[in-house]
Amino acid sequence: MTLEADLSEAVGERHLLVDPSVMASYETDWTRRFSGTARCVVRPADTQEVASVLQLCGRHGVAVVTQGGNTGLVGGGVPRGGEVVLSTSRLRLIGPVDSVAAQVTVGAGVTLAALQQMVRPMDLDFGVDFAARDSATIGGLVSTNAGGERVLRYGSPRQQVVGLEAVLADGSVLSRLEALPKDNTGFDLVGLLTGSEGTLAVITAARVRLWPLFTHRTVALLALDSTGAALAALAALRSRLGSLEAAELFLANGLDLVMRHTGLPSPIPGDHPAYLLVECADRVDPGEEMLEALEEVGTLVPGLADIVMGDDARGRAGLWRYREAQTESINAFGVPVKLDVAIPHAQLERALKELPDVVAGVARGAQTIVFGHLHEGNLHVNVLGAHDHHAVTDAVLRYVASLGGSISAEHGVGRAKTEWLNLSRSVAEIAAMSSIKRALDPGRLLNPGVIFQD
Ligand code: 2HG
Ligand code: ZN
Repeated sequence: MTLEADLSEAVGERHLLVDPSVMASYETDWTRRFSGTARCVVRPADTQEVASVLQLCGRHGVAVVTQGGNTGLVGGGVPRGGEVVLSTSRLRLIGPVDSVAAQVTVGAGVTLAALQQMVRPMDLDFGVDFAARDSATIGGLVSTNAGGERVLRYGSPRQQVVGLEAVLADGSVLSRLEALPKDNTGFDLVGLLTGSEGTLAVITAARVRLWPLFTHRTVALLALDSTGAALAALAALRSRLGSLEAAELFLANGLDLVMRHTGLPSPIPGDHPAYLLVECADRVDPGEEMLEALEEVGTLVPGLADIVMGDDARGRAGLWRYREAQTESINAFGVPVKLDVAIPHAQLERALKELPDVVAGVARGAQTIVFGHLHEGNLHVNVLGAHDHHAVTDAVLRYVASLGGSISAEHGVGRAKTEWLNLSRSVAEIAAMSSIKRALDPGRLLNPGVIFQD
């Protein structure tokens, strides 16, 4: 029997896609930077079907690429050529919510927005949020440990995962969904699989932590004379506001692209080099508290030029749009070089100043747009108009490493950054990671070419 015939038997004919026009959306990432032809796309309905798919692909010697919402930014979820794409879209079981433990089990194919919508009416919330919430899946955000806008308050997704169910390359199922509050029995396999980018197992469900829902929110957008002033404002606000949940940076040229793409008016009169969007969330209205803190910060931080606040849902969403629309707006003007780096705080101001020059050194005339999650020193470096994407990536990542930074803060290594992994990980660390990969996936079935170079 052919692999296709075997897979069709395992998941049902309707869930094996072989028509090129139907497969197309699975073969390219939405930024149009990564693409490859899939041998076929398979959509298993449950964990047992995932196990069958992996066993069959192993038997036929065909590699598997796992794909969630296809919103990843490092090419880890699209084929290079000839792999079976395993879509988690049908792994949609969710709940019930355990409100005493404040946990819920969520199928890998459930979107972030669907999880939020399910738990919020129960006065609970998930500690992860980001712009791609309507498409990004729980399986994808766990397997990439995908950061987001709430890391300041809740930590990264790894901290939200208390248990996992995952299928190993040989089809065996690891299930740790019981999630005892304390359990100290050997290696932390849940922590290991989280962030392993589909290279060690296919995550089929996650047991995630929930938090009390904060019913009241206030957002402020600060216009600043410099990125140094943005950093000073963040430090001052963080020490005054226990309810601070997000602190997002964008710069004048990113705002300009957003306004050109969306048609939105300027959020604050005048031209300002840097903008800091901050959000507070609490059980009571944090508006007053935020206003007071902002007044104090205004006297402490000389470069704070202007502030606009959003108290109601519409006002808040309106201000967030200037930050969350950065990615789509950049994409509307071309296919960017897209880098996601972490810089030590002490070097952030310098990096923000020097990054455009680093890019200009290898791509004259290119435009460098930087924005990101300021509290974590996580900068998204996007470059438009560069002919040689490799040269820009190389220059920026080497520069970042020279400052003691990381080549990936939240998007992962994927296929995009394997060549530069050694800038952030030592020889011994890469050897240890490769040993784990070999032990769990000796046939190199799962996401070959992701994290590790072939
Ligand atoms: C964000 O923070 C995402 O909006 C995307 O991580 C970043 O597009 C990017 O470079
Ligand atoms: Zn981000």
